[in-house]
Amino acid sequence: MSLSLDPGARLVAATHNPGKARELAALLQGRFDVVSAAELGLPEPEEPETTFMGNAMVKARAAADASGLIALADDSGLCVAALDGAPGIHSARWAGPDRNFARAIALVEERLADTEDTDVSAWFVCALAVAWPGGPLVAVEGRVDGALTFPPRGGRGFGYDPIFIPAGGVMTFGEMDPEAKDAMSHRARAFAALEAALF
Ligand code: ITT
Repeated sequence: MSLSLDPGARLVAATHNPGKARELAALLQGRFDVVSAAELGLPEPEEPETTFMGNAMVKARAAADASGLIALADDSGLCVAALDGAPGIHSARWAGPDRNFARAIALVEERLADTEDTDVSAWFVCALAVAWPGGPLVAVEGRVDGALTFPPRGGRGFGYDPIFIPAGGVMTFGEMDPEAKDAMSHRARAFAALEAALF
């Protein structure tokens, strides 16, 4: 089984998160014929693993085998140093079933206050996995370091973007142009690693 991923190939973006789907589409830059898991009506798989990479592999495998298409999955999250890496792989879960990120952000602020630690270092991780139907799988990871800021700033991006300032910057991911975030994000770095692994 070859790992070929020819330009123009039909690819399923194995995510039900519209923010991620938008960023993945921008990174793929029209090089593939991308269809989303939601468009195909694929179910959202459980995420039983304890690592970003493990969960990305589970999602890619499930989508490829259910659709018969090459699948690209993303498992990502925000890790806070003073919280021992939480919310981490549970980043989506902290927002509750209604995906309320104002609440998830408030929870991060509250938990940080409880620690009485002044360290606001944090990092985003993105694991990307590509799976071929019934075949092989490639997985990589990217990370961007930075610091948290409260109150949240900016209405762009998604999830925890309004409280994250990448190292060396002044704006939060929520305030930056999408192109600027895409040039340095954990997702962009994982994407570069994927390109290096595949092409
Ligand atoms: P899928 O599993 O369907 O892809 P999900 O949102 O459940 O969607 P994850 O389990 O990987 O995906 O959760 C990742 C969460 O981490 C996501 O919901 C965001 O809140 C957060 N996150 C990941 N990347 C982010 C980014 O670039 N900016 C802000 N928040 C991000």
